[in-house]
Amino acid sequence: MSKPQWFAESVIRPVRVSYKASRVLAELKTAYQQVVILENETFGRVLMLDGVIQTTTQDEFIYHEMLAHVPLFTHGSARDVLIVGGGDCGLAEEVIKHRTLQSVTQVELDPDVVELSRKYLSEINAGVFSDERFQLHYADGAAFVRGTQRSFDVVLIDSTDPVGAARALFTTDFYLAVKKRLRPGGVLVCQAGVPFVQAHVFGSAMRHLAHAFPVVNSYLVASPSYFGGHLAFGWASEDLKADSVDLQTIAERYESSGVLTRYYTPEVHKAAFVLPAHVAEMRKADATP
Ligand code: AG3
Repeated sequence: MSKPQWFAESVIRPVRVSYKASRVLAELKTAYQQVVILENETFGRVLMLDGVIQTTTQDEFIYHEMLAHVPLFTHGSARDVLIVGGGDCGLAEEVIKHRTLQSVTQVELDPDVVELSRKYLSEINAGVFSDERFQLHYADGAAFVRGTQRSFDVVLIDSTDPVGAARALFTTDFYLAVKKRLRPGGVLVCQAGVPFVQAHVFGSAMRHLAHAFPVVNSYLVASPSYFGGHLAFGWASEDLKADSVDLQTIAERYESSGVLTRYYTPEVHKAAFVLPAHVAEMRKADATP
């Protein structure tokens, strides 16, 4: 028997977490990054970009459901959604569950990530490629947002952490560009790092959002393959407050949508905005200009 291969993830320099690969499905240096897709007994198929786990077939539902359904059920009548990033297409798969949407547009930088994910992660994305509402563009997300004349009700930023190309997606300038493309009542949600281990990512994302939008909030998910505790999402809007819709209305929207979920419930939706004191403290510290 050959020796098992271990792949180390390093989100922060002082820590590495290793995953045993029972199979390595893909290992490729693309024009933009190093892609690895491996199989692990606990997490299923694991997608790593530049040594950081982006998604796993076993726990992707947690992150993707909460990134899709929290803004969509709060909005209540979204027609057009833009996804920035999201190359594994697991987020798009959640978004298209909303039958009332007319279009789901995704702009992803790296075609190889989509192709490999289509091939090896079909368990989490098979539905999107045959959905005629789904349109995929290969482009730089920030450039696309600046160049388009289209408007959206919900913009979801499903990016890697702010390293390399994704850095541009964590700036006031980019958020201002998104704001111009949002319809009234529209909302932007972005991944904002794991506050405990990435205080700076979380803090600066929230600060830049607050520079661009009057309404800013954040909510948390517990996703085992994102090392270090809760992962945060940033919420930003011109006029849609995260708590403006009560639990009963959210529950009615959820029931009538027919959307099936395994992490998301209307109660979890509401509870996710309750921040532990230390996370709330980080936001307060950051609110000072
Ligand atoms: N993008 C968010 C990955 C976060 C990784 N960072 C971390 N572990 N601190 C995921 C893309 C899924 N479609």
